[in-house]
Amino acid sequence: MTTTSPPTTPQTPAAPEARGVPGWVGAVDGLVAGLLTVGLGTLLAALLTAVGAAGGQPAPVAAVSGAFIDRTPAWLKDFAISTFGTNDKRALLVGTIVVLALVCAAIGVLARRRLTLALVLFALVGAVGAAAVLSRPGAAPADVVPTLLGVAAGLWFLSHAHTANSVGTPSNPSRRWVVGGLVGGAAAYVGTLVGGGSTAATASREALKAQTLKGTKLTIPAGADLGIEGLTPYIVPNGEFYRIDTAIVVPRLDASEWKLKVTGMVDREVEIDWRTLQSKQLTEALVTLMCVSNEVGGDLTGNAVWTGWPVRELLAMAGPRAGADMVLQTSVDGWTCGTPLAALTDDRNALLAIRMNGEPLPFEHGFPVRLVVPGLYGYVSATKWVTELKVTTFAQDQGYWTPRGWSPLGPVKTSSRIDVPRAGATVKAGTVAVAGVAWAQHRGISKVEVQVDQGPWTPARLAVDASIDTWRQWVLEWDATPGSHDIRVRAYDATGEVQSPYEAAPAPDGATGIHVVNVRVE
Ligand SMILES: Nc1nc2c(c(=O)[nH]1)N[C@H]1C(S)=C(S)[C@@H](COP(=O)(O)O)O[C@H]1N2
Ligand SMILES: [Mo]
Repeated sequence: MTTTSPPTTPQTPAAPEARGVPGWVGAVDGLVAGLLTVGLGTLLAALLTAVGAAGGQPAPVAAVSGAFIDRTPAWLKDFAISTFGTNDKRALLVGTIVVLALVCAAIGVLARRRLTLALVLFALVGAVGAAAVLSRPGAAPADVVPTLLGVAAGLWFLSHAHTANSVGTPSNPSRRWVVGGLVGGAAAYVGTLVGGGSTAATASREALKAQTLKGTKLTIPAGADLGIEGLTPYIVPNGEFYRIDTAIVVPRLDASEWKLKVTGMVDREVEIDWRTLQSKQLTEALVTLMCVSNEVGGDLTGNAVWTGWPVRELLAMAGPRAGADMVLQTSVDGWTCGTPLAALTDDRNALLAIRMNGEPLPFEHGFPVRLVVPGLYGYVSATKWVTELKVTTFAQDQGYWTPRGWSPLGPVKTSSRIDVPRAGATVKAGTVAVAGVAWAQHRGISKVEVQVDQGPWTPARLAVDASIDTWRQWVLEWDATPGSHDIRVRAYDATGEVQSPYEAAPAPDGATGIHVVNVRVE
């Protein structure tokens, strides 16, 4: 493309003066135009959501990130989780914003000489955002309005800047930068604040804290927690519980508006609302959740007391038909997972959980209702913000992660982890408590063994067995001698089978291998 061609459209005259504008001025103009677009888009999206007129995810940057996540292959998801851990979504948001900023700056530079082309490119970027918004689950046509208005503001700013740059008088661009930047920045800030918290949802969750529920209470046996310093507590507090999901913006539902329907291969479709669920006899259960992306020695797992209604009772009301073997669970944000029907109808504590450690579910963990199913990785069982259960078959339907390279079935693999001493720690010679957790959800742990260097596998002492559905703490008093030592652990499930020692990556159905920790003894 030639840069010396004369302007082709009369309404966009590139006055000679505009050519003297330095590139960085154009870049800042582009950035401010982008900020205005994103800021107004975010603010209007939050307002649209607040008045209940949004169908899906109308905020443009969140929609683009969300659409990106949904197209992420298994290896990239693995990479993101192993690099950024549970900050993977924040990293993606930052990445999206950085790419967008670079594109806007480039368009701004271009706009100095080729305004029409720059405006077309800017509109194209906006169209990508609009398409992302429309591709979000539940998207309504109105969802695209905030993005379109934001883009219009950005286009206006670019042309305005071009006009100002083109006037003969040495114009002062900092005025428009300050005004545009303030407007865009404030809109983004307010939009994020408003979008982050639906007040009705927060109020509905707060109100539930004091509520007393019907049903049986659970007591955790003394001795389930060995109380060793540095060892993960048997019950993980809600604030420290790992979080994994595809939600860029945490769904915040108002409990009183929540409904769950059972559809598909059933004798009769059933729908229950929050009031009905509250009136049920609830159960408390100890269940250790585990992410299939957890690496050997990883921390994408946690144990909690869950309060809820056994989902088998709801399914019994609907009456699954012969031939069905899967339940496709759907979340309000469109995420799905396929759970074996048998795991939801047998006698295990598969719950429609409404409380976590005695508190209404935190928003990040699925408020108001999520599934918790002992024995299965979260990606095939633990739907947060659940809204539909479709009784179907594995032949007919697939959960979210299956076409992305993960196994349709995800039973938790027997495994174990050393928590203390930490890898790379230096400890004093003498008696050292080596301790950790071992798990084989819904089978239970029967034995844990520890090996130091090439020594014999020695049985560790197990904590009291509180539930076969949870991890079990273990400890071994080790007589540590000076030097560098490798400590290994392996677990046996209740059937007597030892965990796999073979190293396997998380994809497609869960990592295996032995956790090894190297320590220095002085
Ligand atoms: N709606 C929804 N539910 C979801 C997911 C999700 O992406 N969206 N991720 C699942 C996965 S992969 C795991 S491991 C668990 C994690 O639950 P937690 O975040 O409460 O620890 O939630 C499951 N439920
Ligand atoms: Mo997961």
